[in-house]
Amino acid sequence: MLRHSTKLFVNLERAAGLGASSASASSAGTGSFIPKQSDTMTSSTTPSYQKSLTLDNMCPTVRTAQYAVRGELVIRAEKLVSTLDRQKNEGIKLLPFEEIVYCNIGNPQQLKQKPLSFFRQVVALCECPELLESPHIDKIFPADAIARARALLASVGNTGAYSGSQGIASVLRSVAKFIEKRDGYPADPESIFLTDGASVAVQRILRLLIRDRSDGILIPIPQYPLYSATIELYGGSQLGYYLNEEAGWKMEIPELERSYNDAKEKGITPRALVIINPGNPTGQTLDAANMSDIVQFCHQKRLVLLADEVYQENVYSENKPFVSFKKVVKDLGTKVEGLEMVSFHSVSKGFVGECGKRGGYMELFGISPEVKSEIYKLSSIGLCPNVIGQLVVDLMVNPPQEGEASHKQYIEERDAIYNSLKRRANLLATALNSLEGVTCNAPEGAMYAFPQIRLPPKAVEEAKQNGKQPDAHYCIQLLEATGICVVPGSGFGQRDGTYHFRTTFLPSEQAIEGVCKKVADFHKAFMAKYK
Ligand code: DCS
Repeated sequence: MLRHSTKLFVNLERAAGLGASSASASSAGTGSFIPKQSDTMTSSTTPSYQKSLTLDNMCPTVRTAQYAVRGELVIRAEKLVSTLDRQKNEGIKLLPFEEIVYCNIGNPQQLKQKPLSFFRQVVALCECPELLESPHIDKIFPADAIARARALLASVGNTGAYSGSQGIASVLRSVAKFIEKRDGYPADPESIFLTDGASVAVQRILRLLIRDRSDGILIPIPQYPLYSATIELYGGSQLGYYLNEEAGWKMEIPELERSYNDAKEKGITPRALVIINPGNPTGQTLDAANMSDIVQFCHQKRLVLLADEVYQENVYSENKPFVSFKKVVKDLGTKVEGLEMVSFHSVSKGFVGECGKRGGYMELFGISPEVKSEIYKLSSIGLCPNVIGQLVVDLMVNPPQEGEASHKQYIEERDAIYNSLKRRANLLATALNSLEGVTCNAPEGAMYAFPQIRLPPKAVEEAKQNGKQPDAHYCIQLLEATGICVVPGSGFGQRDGTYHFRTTFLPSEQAIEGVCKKVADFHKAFMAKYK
């Protein structure tokens, strides 16, 4: 009777489609599973199905590409979340903390940064245009939000329809005006492409530049791993140039020369130079003289300049305001005639922080019309950037103006976020610098601190024995002791024998002192343990 009911249960499970999944789970790693149509057969008579797509025969660069910002540490943190849920629901203490603090990623709204009101009002109206017909609409939404939504809808038509591949024409015009105002030089809407965040734009340009391993892209070390991962995915070569940590992560032309010449000696053609300004993960900002040298270096070597300027509004040092590469190139005029450049911007950063809306743009400069047509084709293969993201780009580049109903509130919200980020950047850097064996260049921009940690030899030894990078070993212990999730420096690149981690300064002003204190307590205990 017992045997019979067990069989019945197994058959019911199979009938519910559970048999196949348990079979595939039990055969995980062998690459075979029992197909559903065989459910009536006994397993001994089932022919095994050889998986067509396996780890061994898939595109190898997908496997070798690494992206630490959402890597091992975050996967561990996500596992801890379910333990925290149990801790909360069952009222038992399982971990020495109550929540995970995600300092691994520049995702401000995940850490409770409030969206700018005007942006959400306009998006809400565009998403639900019937609201505009309501006789009471002017009691709920400010007049300029209503007017902007009407204007955008007039050019977009409907947010549920594909837009043009390059982006909505009126938004492209808004971006061009913004660039003109920022730099004091004309910008052509035809050379702008709207994209799903800057990530897609960067990937699209790297796709064009890389044919095989003999094409190299100069990237900073440390760098934001979108670059290393994408170069790897497309089968190109990463040509690292080190930023000078002792000199505040300065970018130095002789080091660029060194990396360029090393590549040439290896038979690799450097095709492009990536500059992240303000820097991620370093937070450094470039001054105009340094930028001018960089531009001339690119011109002399015929390198396409890829200017990642997504943190252009996150600049905290008064004596180094943001200057765009477009302006530097235009200032140089005929000296750099013919230079090719693509610059990137995004709605994810600055005080906008609308990461989830996936809006961004790139501006092409000096790129040949033939190549531009190919970029257009690539964009059209993806149909179009998401339409809400495009609307948010419009709002970012054309916020409420003086005299408009929302202007005061917009300025207050903007300044509150900006000033708070500035205070938090200082607070974090000061706290990190007070720790034994830790030095941290104060972030001049962006959203991150990248402290160097001098790990005791015993900690390095133990990490190596466990097959871990020493900085990952430190970060894992930090996570497990405090719930604070940061990213090991090895995920961004660093000089051999040095160890860092990257943390955002995005926890709220109320929370950040607590975060600093927890890091300090952990660090003291860690250093004592391995002394
Ligand atoms: N460029 C840089 C330098 C970035 O830091 C990021 C995102 C991007 C481009 C792409 O952003 P969007 O695709 O959202 O426009 N920064 C990641 C990071 O390091 N933390 O958060 C995301």
